[in-house]
Amino acid sequence: GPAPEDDGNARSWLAAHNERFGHFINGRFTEPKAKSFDTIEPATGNILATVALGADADIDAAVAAAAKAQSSWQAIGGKKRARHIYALARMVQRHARLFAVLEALDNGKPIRETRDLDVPLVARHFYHHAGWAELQDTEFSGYQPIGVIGQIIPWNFPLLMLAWKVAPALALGNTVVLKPAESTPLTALLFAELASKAGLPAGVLNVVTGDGSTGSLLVGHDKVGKIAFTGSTDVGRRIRAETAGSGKSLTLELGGKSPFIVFDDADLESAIEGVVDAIWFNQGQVCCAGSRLLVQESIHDRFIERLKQRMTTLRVGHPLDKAIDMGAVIEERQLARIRALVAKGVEEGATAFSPPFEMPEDGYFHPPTLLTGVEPASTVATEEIFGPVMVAMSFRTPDEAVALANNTRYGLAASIWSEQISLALDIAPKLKAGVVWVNATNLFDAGVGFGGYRESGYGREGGREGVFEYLKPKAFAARKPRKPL
Ligand code: TXE
Repeated sequence: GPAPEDDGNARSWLAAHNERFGHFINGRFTEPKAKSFDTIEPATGNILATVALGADADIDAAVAAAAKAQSSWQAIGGKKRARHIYALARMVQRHARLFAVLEALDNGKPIRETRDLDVPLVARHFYHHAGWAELQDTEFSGYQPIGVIGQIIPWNFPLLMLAWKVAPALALGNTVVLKPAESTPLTALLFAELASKAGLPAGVLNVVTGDGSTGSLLVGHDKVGKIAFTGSTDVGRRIRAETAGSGKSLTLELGGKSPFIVFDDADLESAIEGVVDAIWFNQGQVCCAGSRLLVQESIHDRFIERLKQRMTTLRVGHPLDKAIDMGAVIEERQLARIRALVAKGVEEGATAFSPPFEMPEDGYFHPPTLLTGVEPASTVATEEIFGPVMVAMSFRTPDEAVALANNTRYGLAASIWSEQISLALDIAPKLKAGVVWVNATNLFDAGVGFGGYRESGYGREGGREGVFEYLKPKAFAARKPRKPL
């Protein structure tokens, strides 16, 4: 890709805006609003910036801008739209460092992850969808864009979730009002500003910041043709009820409690590294995190011992320190929730292990934690913890592994570790999950549809399925005119 032209000074971008932001509507920032809230740097607890709390009038203005822009955005056709989407991909690459630093500051995740995963995956998502835009006029003539899309995203991958939502919506001729999570609004605002500078027409992408009340206004707006949501299962359920009967399309990407199954013939060292990736990547704040470790009984104790050793080598620290493996969790409330769930696990009979750590004094840090001796029906085995906490259980036979794996109301992902491919191929179809990884975990590809079974939601993002989520089928038939021309 092109060489970075930008030295990525996130602090000077914030300073250039006096650390105060309005919404981004119709190609420019509105004035900062009196009704506002602060976004905090989780690693220090300091205020990073103040952003507007979106109210009725803001959602109205953003939806009106999106509606006005939509017909010409559709009319320019797929080939021209593709040029814009390619330009967005290049824009992300050009400002990769700025995005990576700002995301690490606002979210608390390690710069190594934002630099090597989040930002490259974002660029890749736009490149991929530029390709779909190029094909739209020839391959999807029986389909039309939906119109104005309302998109509500969470805080765990702020920029990547923006890409998963915005890239397909825009590529296929829709326009967008995006509501980022209240704890991580900054990279979305930066994205909208730089997209506009890269030539994206005004009104095509609007960002309204705010909390759940702002999101709810977007869900209820009658000019919005579809809601795409990623977040908690509770809010997803509410949105489903609120849109029922409204004619709005809906995709929901919700919680998970994904199994990570280790058979006795697995390559143990790879499986140990797999666990690290499954539950300590992004501090475990991953919807598809392999958060239930199911180990075959014959190797259980040995595996757990080796895992504890490995845990002692993980480093927790400031997100901008390139040597760390784990940063801060998102906020104080979430830290308290994780601690309460660990305590609950112990109360229910599990044993908790965290290596002795020097933890940073300020900020919201939680050490990597392992709960063993967990009862399958206990709270920690069934509820999404959404933090760096692995719960371990054991099984005897492959059938038992499948039963235990499926013993959840969720169904986002599953990971199988075995050197016997026949075993993996036998049980993969039996797992109720939107994706099954074998000897791997957390593999994402813009070309593969991602989404859940059961209470993990419905609809897919990415892949061919994801394209259809942003189109409406349109049948067309005509009789020969009666009057000769
Ligand atoms: O999620 P919310 P929260 C899970 C995870 C986490 C828990 C709570 O278990 O611990 O949810 O996190 C917007 N109408 N996940 O409270 O509230 C909100 O402003 C419309 C899993 O942060 O669901 C934000 O933009 N919108 C998950 C977005 O919804 C509403 C990622 C998500 O916030 C709304 C995040 C309403 N009534 C949390 N209420 C995943 N699947 O990856 C809130 N919002």
